Amino acid sequence: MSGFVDEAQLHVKAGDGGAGAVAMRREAHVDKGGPDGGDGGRGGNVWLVATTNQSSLLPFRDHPHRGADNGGHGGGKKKHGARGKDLEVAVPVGTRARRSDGTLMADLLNAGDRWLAGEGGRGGRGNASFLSNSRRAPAFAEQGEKGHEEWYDLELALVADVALVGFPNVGKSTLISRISAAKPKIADYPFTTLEPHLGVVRADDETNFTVADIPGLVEGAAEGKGLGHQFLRHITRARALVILVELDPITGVPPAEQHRVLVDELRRYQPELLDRPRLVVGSKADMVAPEDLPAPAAAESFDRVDVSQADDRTTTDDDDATGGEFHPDLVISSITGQGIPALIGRLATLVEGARTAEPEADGTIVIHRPLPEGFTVERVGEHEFAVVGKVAERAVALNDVTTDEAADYVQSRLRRLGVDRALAKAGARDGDTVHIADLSFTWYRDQPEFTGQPASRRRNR
Ligand SMILES: Nc1nc2c(ncn2[C@@H]2O[C@H](COP(=O)(O)OP(=O)(O)OP(=O)(O)O)[C@@H](O)[C@H]2O)c(=O)[nH]1
Ligand SMILES: [Mg+2]
Repeated sequence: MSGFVDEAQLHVKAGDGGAGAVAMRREAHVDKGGPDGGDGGRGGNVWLVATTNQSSLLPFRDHPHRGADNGGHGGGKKKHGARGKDLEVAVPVGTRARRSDGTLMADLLNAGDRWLAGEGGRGGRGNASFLSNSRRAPAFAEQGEKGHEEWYDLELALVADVALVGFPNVGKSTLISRISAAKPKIADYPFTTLEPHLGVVRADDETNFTVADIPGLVEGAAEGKGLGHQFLRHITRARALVILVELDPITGVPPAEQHRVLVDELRRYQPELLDRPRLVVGSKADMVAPEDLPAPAAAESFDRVDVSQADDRTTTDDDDATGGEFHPDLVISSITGQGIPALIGRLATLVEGARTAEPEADGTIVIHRPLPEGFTVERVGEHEFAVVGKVAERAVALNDVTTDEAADYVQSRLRRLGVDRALAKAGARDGDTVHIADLSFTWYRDQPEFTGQPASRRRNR
């Protein structure tokens, strides 16, 4: 079965923050110590990290879940919980991550690019953090925040310097196996190659470039004919293209016609593909008598403007079976080695040129933060409002909001955040119900009591 998978789903769950502790100091000669509950540890983050050691999204097909460790809970004696360990998820270079609504979140183009796919939850503060002049013995602590959780759609578009484009059986795989260490299957029938392969070509001591062998294209590929269609995406990031044309085709499609069809399919799939530098190469030169080899294109035809003019030429019935109008930039034979060093040299030059022309690659594109800060107020019923947003949710995430001092604390924090004002502006009246995360309460403007519970001061243990 095929090991190449270029679409998969990934479920990310970052670690939850640990809860803060409620504890009071107890020492032999200290009668009543102060609060000393420590903070919870932060939950681990989940990162996507691009690597060249992987070239498929296969690992996510059957096992889409990736989670980081939770933070440890705080303890007495101001002991802080341990931080949850981050998780690094390896993905192939060229992987994009999208939200389920299609929003592009990250595009990992270079080895080592990292993207924070899930942020760990903050640890809750222990009661020691809530000590103040008015709160001598706080008996509440914060809960840890939940780690970010989300399903992403992953999509892989190979990143190669050169892509080989050609009809089935023209010798693409034979060529890549000749110029690199890649060992794809080679056989004398069309559609031998069912998935893209990458090979690294060493042009000289300093220059390496990567070549992608893509399954053969046929006419109509851009509309989904044949196999090549689903792989056209893997051509889109190549810096240069090789249009490989069989000089003495067993399929009977003359070289000029192969060339025309291929250029046409590229244009129909993505017109910008024709702006890429490309080389037109005749393959299997050993099958053609030297005197019958097509005349090479003039040196300037290297300039792709010339080639596109040739593209617009309408083929006529006059074109003979050997494709008399066909003028490749080079002819090669992967069997005898004819033209191979020249091909490598010209590709190295093309790739170098394209690399220098590129704007400084700043790698990862990261578009959105997982959750916006701030909060919003929504009316959810006639006398009912919901406050949504991390800061507001954080303010009410206490282990115990039933004590007066905890209620006071929440109240003053919400006021400081502007939640009270926002509620009033949204039309909230005294006695209306307000929901924030799991907490619901009756709202009174400018009233110190948070829930309307009896104001009698309970003594803390
Ligand atoms: N004589 C000769 N035969 C070649 C040459 N290159 C490839 N072949 C043969 O052509 C046949 C097809 O070669 P492949 O490399 O599998 O062709 P391909 O383009 O990868 O084909 P698909 O993967 O099906 O698209 C094989 O039998 C090869 O041995 C060459 O330069 N000369
Ligand atoms: Mg092949």
